Amino acid sequence: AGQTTMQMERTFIAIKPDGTNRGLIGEIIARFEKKGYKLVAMKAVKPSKELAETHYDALKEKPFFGPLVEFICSGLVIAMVWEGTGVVKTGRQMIGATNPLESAPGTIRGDLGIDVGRNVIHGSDAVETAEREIGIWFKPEELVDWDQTVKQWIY
Ligand code: 3AN
Repeated sequence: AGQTTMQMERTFIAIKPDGTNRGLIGEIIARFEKKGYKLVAMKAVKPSKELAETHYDALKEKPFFGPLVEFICSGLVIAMVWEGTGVVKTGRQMIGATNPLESAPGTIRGDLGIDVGRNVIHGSDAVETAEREIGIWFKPEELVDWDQTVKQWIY
């Protein structure tokens, strides 16, 4: 019930240039697929400085803001929107703590990284942040409305 009338929760996930460079795209997408979430948008981009600065606007006073923006713009980013129950919070749990040295084994950062400035992946930290970030990276018509028929029992 509800599924067709209610907008399911969505989150913005991005594989950062270190992740794409290291060949981790498939591994990361597979984790979200296998968990049962639904991919509704995806594109490969080399972000402009404006895009990266807008995305990380909340961090603009941080000492690492400049290097962070430069890093995000340095290569290929896979920008995605994933949909499903609790996807914002659960997505963050799947990603793990910001510092890969403190992320639990089993999480994406815990399994695949060691450097806080090169932590492989971004995930929105709240539903409102997700809406904002999806709007920055995607046009409304890029979000695909499709039926995941074989997975009707995963919601
Ligand atoms: P998260 O990505 O876990 O939400 P935020 O929002 O605190 O973490 O930080 C955003 C990004 O800024 C991180 N993913 C990381 O790339 C970078 N960052 C955070 N803290 C540091 C730091 N101490 N040094 C360098 N980069 C950092």
